[in-house]
Amino acid sequence: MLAAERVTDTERHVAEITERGYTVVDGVLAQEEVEEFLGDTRRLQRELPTVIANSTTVVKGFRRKGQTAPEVVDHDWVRIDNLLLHGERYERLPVHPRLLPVVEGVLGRDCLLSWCMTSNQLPGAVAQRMHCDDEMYPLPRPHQPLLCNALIALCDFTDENGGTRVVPGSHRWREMPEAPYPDGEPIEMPAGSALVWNGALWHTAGANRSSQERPALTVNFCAGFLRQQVNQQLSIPRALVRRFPARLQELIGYGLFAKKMGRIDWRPPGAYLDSEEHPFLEMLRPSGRLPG
Ligand SMILES: O=C(O)CCC(=O)C(=O)O
Repeated sequence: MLAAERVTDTERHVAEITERGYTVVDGVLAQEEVEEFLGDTRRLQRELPTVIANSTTVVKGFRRKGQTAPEVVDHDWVRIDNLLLHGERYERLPVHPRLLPVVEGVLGRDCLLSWCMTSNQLPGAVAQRMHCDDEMYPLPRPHQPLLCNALIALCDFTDENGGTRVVPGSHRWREMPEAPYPDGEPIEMPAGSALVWNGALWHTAGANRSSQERPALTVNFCAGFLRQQVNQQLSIPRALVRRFPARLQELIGYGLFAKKMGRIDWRPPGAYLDSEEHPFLEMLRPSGRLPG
């Protein structure tokens, strides 16, 4: 085969996402990395307070000052919010050399990290509602890819333990998921592999009929012209962002889309990362336009 005809792994994964709406990237994490993430996410799940709780889901994160503890109701799905606040190991995920090129192939290089969490279906969990992740956008379907999401399995995913279920090809449908929902097909993959999908694909976390947890990491991206689900410019302290790799800084919103969207004074927000202070504060102070 001529070099020019050789299809790279990235191209194959992007083609599968275009065609079926999803792909599985094997071996994104080695077994010892899986163990490392498992250990740390278990610790976080134990130590972090609950910030949101509803009848199915508990979200763990930092409770803001004065925030009262929500009543923890029966739940079967636990998520840890904003993983980039919890150490360097999580900073490797959005720029992972086997995942980011696939996401860029779907959304373009100007894409953004939308949010990064865990997704742990507890034993006995019922299936989630069948959904697509881009259902909040008021646009006719089908449309160009707006979101591309990756879920990294931290255990072997099976039909029995609630492996994610997908409806192949549904990213090209005009309809939004509505009852009666199709069952979808379970994604069975070994720990350390990642399911990557177009955000228009109908999918759900399956019911966990096993006696073990079904832990995973989710790393979700949006096209660069969209608003990120988590505002990472405000929710991640600048002191932390300063030591992130430059590409991660761009991905969380410190770069520009099409060389101009997101600019401050015609420069990318990353150009103002060197100070904690608002770039125009000093100039505004003498004007008397600032209260206090
Ligand atoms: O945990 C899963 O299997 C799926 C997660 C999911 O659907 C989501 O985060 O939107």
